[in-house]
Amino acid sequence: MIKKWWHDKVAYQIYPKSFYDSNGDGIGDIPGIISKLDYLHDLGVDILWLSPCYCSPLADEGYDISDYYKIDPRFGTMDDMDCLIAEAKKRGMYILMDLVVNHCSDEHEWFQKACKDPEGTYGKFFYLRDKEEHKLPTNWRSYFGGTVWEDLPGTNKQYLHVFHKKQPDLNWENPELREEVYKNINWWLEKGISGFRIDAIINIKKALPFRDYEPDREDGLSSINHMLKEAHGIGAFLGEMRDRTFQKYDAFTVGEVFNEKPEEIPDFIGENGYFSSMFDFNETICGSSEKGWYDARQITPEEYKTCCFQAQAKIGTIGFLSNIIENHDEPRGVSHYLPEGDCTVKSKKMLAALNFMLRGIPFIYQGQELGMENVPFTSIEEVDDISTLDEYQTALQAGLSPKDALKAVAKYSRDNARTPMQWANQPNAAFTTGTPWLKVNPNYTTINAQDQINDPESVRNFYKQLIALRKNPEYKETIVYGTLEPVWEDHKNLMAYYRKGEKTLLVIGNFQKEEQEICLDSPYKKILLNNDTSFKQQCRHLTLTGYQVVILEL
Ligand code: TEU
Ligand code: CA
Repeated sequence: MIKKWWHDKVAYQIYPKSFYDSNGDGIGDIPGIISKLDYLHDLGVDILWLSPCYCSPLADEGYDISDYYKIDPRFGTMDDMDCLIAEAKKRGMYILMDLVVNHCSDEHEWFQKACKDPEGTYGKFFYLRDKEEHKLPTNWRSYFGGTVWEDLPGTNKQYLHVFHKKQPDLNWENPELREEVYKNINWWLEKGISGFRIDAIINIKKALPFRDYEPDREDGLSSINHMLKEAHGIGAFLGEMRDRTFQKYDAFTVGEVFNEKPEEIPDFIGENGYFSSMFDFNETICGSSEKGWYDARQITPEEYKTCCFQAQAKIGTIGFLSNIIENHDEPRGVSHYLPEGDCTVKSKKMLAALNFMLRGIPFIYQGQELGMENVPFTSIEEVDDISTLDEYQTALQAGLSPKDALKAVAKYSRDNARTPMQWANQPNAAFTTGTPWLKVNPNYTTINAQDQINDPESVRNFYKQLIALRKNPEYKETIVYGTLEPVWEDHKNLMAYYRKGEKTLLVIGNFQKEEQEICLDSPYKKILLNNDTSFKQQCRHLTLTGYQVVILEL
């Protein structure tokens, strides 16, 4: 395998709006990120992925871009951005921007021009269809609920949006559109960013000609997934994009890829794949329901283990997955994956180690390193996220009471991850001196960065140790390039695997509150990490306490 600069790195996702507010307007901003670079450097992360901070009406919190070349004034200026790139570089860190090119904002100039002249150049940047009375062009349901078709203002046409109506889909079949996208990517790479996280990319290829699919809910509409399954040939777009942009810059790219077919994996992330890496969403989607969040099922520790191992087996050594516990679209991982009532400092560390030691690029989402938890929402009024608001309606329509609907969607709300970063036990968690745009999780008094920096036993310090271990010259080769072999798979609520390279490491996590015993195949040399003060051992018999995790060198 040809070694790449990003193989041994650790990535960290920043959601700018909620990271740190430097000017008291309640909105996190780029100067705020700059002021926290030393915090991130101290943690040990290298690659920073910024969720969108381009000009945007923020209908989908920045994933609706109205100008790909400008920073939204709420987040700062292009000078701030240049400064961030330079300051990161000084610290040996890399910046990734979010590439959102399945759609733009309806406030983008292209869309405005398309409204004025639907038959002209910019009309062809979108998917437009003639409007018919009582008949939509297709029966697809948008990811955010309702039909994907909306009237094109001032015309007798309709446009396609697989996400929100303020996010019209871009027509990738049009080479002129693709040129515009590549131009923009190269412009950013020229500026000195190191790559991109690539949003919702699997949606850029539509099955043509458009047709209806089997309705799958009471609303008579059909999930986008039915259409995507029939859409072949995305590789031509992705390969062209790679050749025209990323490849020339040796950029690091991570695709938000869902439902890839096993035979396509080498094309996606193999040597010279479309992307450097792609996220593993096997765990995040486990337990989800076609009907909506209200019908989702709690994932069990056994399922978590199986999902991780399945994903690992699928990729093998073809390439590198990007492993996450959470992101800005997910509930907090510790609230999601740990059984209810068992969310403690110790179990949070276990989850961290089990995920972090998997083969692939570890991604940490802001606040994950502190063990930030879901938000106790008390009213739907507290929710900003459009996806949660839609799922709430879906739950009501399914017959849930408002109270139960809130309870159901609160568990999966994207806002769980979007509340302000908890910096200190001070008003508004020291995120802002003003009024935060989204309510701060009240548990900032006990979960915050400042306290954890000073506490050697904190979740943050455990993450710091995990990062340091990955970078330790003695173990680096094994942790980065070594194979992963599951072991004792039939031990219930035990997740254990070998990492085999120059050395052999064994990661063992007891995913339950009761003790559990195992017998090692061979003696170990060294304990590299342990989230418990004790290590109960008799010869090769280990007794793991509830939620204990250990990393051993054999
Ligand atoms: O998400 C893409 C995606 O596939 C969504 O289904 C997402 O998982 C879902 O909305 C969760 O409720 C990306 C971004 O990460 C997300 O924040 C954006 O809203 C979306 O694309 C549109 O740009
Ligand atoms: Ca601000």
